[in-house]
Amino acid sequence: MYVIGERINGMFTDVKQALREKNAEVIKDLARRQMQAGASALDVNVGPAVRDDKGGMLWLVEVIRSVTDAAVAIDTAKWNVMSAVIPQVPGKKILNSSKADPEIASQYVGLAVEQGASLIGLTIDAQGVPGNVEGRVELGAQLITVAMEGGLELERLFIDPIILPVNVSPKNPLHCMQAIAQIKAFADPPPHLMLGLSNVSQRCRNRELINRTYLAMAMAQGMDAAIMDPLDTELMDAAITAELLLEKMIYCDSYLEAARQGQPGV
Ligand code: THG
Repeated sequence: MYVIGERINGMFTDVKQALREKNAEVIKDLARRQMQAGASALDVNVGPAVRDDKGGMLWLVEVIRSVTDAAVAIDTAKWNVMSAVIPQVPGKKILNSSKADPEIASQYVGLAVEQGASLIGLTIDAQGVPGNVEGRVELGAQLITVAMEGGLELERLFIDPIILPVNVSPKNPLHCMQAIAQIKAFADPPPHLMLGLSNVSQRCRNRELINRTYLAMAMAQGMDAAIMDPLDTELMDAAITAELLLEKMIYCDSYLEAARQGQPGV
């Protein structure tokens, strides 16, 4: 499971405050702890914290790079921020994210190829998130086509069918799982399929239980990456156990301890 740690996001009050006060220690600590817990990459989102998105993003990246060379996922919906920040990120990087409209997606694919980066493509276009599975699958296929035409290897493409909170959008979790299974079957080798897992439980009770249960269900449909909270130990243990049950590893009594100590990024 390719875990992209979600915690360096200005949506969280500790990160918002750290951004405002330029408190590097808070960010370094979150970067170290997420890597220690088994993250392969770190999502970086300034959130509503600062006016200067680009400056905030560059500061976060610089602080993160002082403690880890893990891939960083630059999480912004703004092309001007993405195109300015990505060339200044040393080492491994992921563009998070592009929409699926061909003109937009090809611009993002071009930047990813030029920068040796990976790309997260959302199954959303100018019309918004499709209301049915077929619409999502169509946009997933469109993203694969644009990536292939632009020379982006599919190992560098992550397709995200966009999960919405189950309390406002009850059909959405099932639709995403079906879309994941169908998009995965489009290409061989397939692109990665991922979600921003915590979205599913926003403003719900039993958040951790919902996240954990949905993670295992989506993995059974072919999800192999997620933006999620690696500091939730039970969630990480559920991911390891789902991999065991999907025969990604062979059972032994100490499988959990062995996998927890596994190399980040594997
Ligand atoms: N897909 C892609 N990128 C994404 C998302 C996605 N990036 C952002 C988001 N969704 C994934 N990251 C988060 C981070 C935090 C939360 C949800 C998703 C979250 N935060 C608490 C809340 O809103 O309740 C914050 C409150 C707090 O604890 O302070 O749930 O889907 N490609």
